[in-house]
Amino acid sequence: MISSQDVKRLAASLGFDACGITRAEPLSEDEAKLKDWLREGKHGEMKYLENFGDRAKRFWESFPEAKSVIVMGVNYYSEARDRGSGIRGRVAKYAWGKDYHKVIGKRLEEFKIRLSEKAGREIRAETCVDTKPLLERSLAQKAGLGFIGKQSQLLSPKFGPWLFLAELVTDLELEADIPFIGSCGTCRICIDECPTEAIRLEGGIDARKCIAYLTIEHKSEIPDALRSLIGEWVFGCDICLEVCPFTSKAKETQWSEFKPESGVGEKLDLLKLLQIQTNGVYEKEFQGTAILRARRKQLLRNARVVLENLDEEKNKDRGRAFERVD
Ligand code: B12
Ligand code: SF4
Ligand code: SF4
Repeated sequence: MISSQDVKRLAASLGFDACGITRAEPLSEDEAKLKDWLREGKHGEMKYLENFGDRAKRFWESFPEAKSVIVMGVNYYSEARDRGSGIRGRVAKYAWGKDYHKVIGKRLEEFKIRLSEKAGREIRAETCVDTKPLLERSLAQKAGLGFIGKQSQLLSPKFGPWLFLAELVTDLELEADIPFIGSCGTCRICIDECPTEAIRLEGGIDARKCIAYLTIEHKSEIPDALRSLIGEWVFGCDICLEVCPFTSKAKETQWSEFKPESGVGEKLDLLKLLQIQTNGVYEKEFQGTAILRARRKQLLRNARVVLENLDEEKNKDRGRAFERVD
C-alpha cells in the first residue's frame, strides 16, 4: 500500500515544490463557470477551449478507474538581473528559461515510474501540464495548494502566484487533502494596475483584453485601442502577478531550467527579431523555449507594437525635457 505521505515525499524528492491530492471526479461547478465564460466570448480566438466540456467528458470516460489526482506546483520565480542593452521588449517570467511543458512533462514521467515501483504494480496514470482538458487551477485549489485570486492565478501561501501546475491522474486510492480556503478580501490592486482593464471585479479575466493573450494566443492584428497599452511586453505579461501582495512570498526557483540563463532571459532584442525572415530560422533561434507557442508572424507583430510604444515613450520624454527647458 502506498500512502499520501509516501506520494508527497516522492514528489519532493523529484524537486516538486508543492504537492496535494484531490479525488478524481469531474469539476461540474467550475466547468459550468467555464461554459459561461466561453458563452460570453471571453476566450477570443482560443478556439481549442470551446470543446473543453466534450474533451473533459471523453477524458473521464476513457479512464473509469481513475481514483485520485496528484497536483504538483513548480516554483519558477527568478529575480530580474538583466544587465543587457539595446532596444528590447519584456518577456513574462514563465518563458525566461526552458519550455515548462517539456521540462515538467519529463519529470512527471519519472514520477509515474517511481510511483509504480513504490506501489509494487504497474499503476495507470495520465500526466498533464496544460495538455489535458483539466482545469488545473481548480484542481490545485481542491488539492490544498492555494486559492484562486481575482486575477485568476492560483495563489500559494508559500510561493505566491509563481507556480506552474501539473497533475498525475491515477488509479491509486489516496487520501485527499482539504481544499484551501482563502480570498483576496478587499484587495483590488491587480484590477487597478492591469493596463487593459482585463480583470473583472468578481474575479476572472476577459482574455480578449489580456496582454498575455494578445501577445501569445491572438493570431490577428492587435486592436488599435489596445496597442499602446501593451507597453514593453513582447511576450506574455506579469503585471498582475508582480503587483499582487502574495508576491512577497516568492523565492528563487531551484529548477535551473527556469532561470533566465537557461533560455531567452528577461528581454528580447526587437531589431534582431525583425530580421528573422523564415520560420526555420525562428524555430532554431527559440528551440526548446515557450516562445515557440507564438508563431514568427505574431512575435514580429508584437515587436513592432513594442517599438511603436517605446518610440512614443521617447517622444514623451523629449516633450518633458522641452517643458523643463521652457
Ligand atoms: C487558456 C489559458 C490562458 C489564457 C486565459 C487565462 C485565464 N485566466 O483564463 C491566457 C492566454 C490569457 C493565459 C495567460 C496566463 N497564463 Co495561462 N493558462 C490557460 C490554460 C491553458 C487554461 C485556463 C482556462 O481554462 N481558462 C478559462 C478560465 C475560465 O478558467 P480559469 O481561470 O482557470 O477558471 C476556472 C476555475 O479557476 C474556476 N474559477 C475561476 N474564477 C474563480 C473564482 C472563484 C472564487 C472560484 C471558486 C473559482 C473560480 O472556474 C473557472 C472555470 O472553470 C491553463 C492550463 C489549464 N489547463 O488549466 C493555463 C494556466 C492557467 N496559465 C498559467 C500561467 C502561468 C499564465 C500566465 C501567468 C502567463 C504569462 N505571464 O503570460 C498568464 C496569466 C494571466 C492571468 N491573469 O490569468 C498557469 C497558471 C498557474 C497558476 N499559478 O495559477 C496555468 C495553470 C498553466 C500551468 N500548467 O501552469 N492563460
Ligand atoms: S496578465 Fe497583464 S494584461 Fe493580463 S490580466 Fe494580468 S495585468 Fe492584465
Ligand atoms: S492583487 Fe490583490 S486582488 Fe489581485 S489577486 Fe492579488 S490579492 Fe487578489
